[in-house]
Amino acid sequence: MLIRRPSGVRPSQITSETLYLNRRTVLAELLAGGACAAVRAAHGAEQAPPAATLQYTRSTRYSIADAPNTYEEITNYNNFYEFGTDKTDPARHAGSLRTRPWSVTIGGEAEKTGSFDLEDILKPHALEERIYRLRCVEAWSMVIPWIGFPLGDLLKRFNPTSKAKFVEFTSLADPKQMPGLRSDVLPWPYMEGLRIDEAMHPLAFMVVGLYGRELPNQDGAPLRSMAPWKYGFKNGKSIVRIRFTEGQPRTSWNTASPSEYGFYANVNPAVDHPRWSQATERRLGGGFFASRQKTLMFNGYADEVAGLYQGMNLHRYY
Ligand SMILES: Nc1nc2c(c(=O)[nH]1)N[C@H]1C(S)=C(S)[C@@H](COP(=O)(O)O)O[C@H]1N2
Ligand SMILES: [Mo]
Repeated sequence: MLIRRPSGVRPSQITSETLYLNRRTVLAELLAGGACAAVRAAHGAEQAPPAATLQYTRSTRYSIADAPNTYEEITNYNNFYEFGTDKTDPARHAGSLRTRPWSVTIGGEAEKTGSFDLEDILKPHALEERIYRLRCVEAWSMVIPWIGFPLGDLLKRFNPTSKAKFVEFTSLADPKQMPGLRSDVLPWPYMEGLRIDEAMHPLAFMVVGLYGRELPNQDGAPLRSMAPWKYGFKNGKSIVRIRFTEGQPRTSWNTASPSEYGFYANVNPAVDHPRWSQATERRLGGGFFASRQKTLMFNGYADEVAGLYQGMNLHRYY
């Protein structure tokens, strides 16, 4: 059951009955001494619609300790402009997306290229759960229990050549399934890109699920990337093409507004977006858990990823 929110209203201002009731239960269990993250995770999973469940192991090594947002929060406050620009549009309109059959085209500077069925893309990969913070450049954040596998493990299977310096990701752009394509708010298809060493970093994740089940359409089914030290927009949803390139790929946000959305887009509290301070963020999920907190350099992953940017001026390469 999806919760519809009037546009312009923040989730923190909503007292939806189910959220409220669930929070009361969570609070009761917390007071009874339950482990915060585990209790909330269990509750989010209970709210999930009957999407296929996935087999996976939990990764503590790559998970943060913050309490995850609820399933309802994660699936009703989305940026997926192919389905509209309101945060609730994807939940309302992404039902029309057909995620099977699905294929992904691999191209560019690699030995193995071509079109691959999703099943063949996924088959060799054991799934794990990683709790990552998603930090949007709009200064909100969520904590999400993603299910997926290391992006680098997938990319290596195609034997990228020594010319492969970047990886470009293209999202589906089908006007029959995606009403948002009628607007020219972004250049379509939605494109993103990473430098090859970023894409190969063990934290870079290919996501296929959420809360133990297949990814809901509004979160980028059937396949979306997740580099958690970067702003949310660096992570393309519903990916249909991956290309290894020698030059830096064009990306939709950078093309639409280069002064606002850099190619690198590393979470950086010291470099403000022209419209939003990046120093703090509002954790979505109102009531008891609501808080504004300091944004961490590289979204908290500085120990792991700072080395990728040694010698780079992060004000210039924002
Ligand atoms: N194809 C596509 N991918 C996209 C977007 C989009 O509009 N289209 N929005 C980006 C932005 S701005 C954010 S913050 C995240 C949001 O992911 P979520 O809805 O799963 O939280 O998706 C990113 N990936
Ligand atoms: Mo975003």
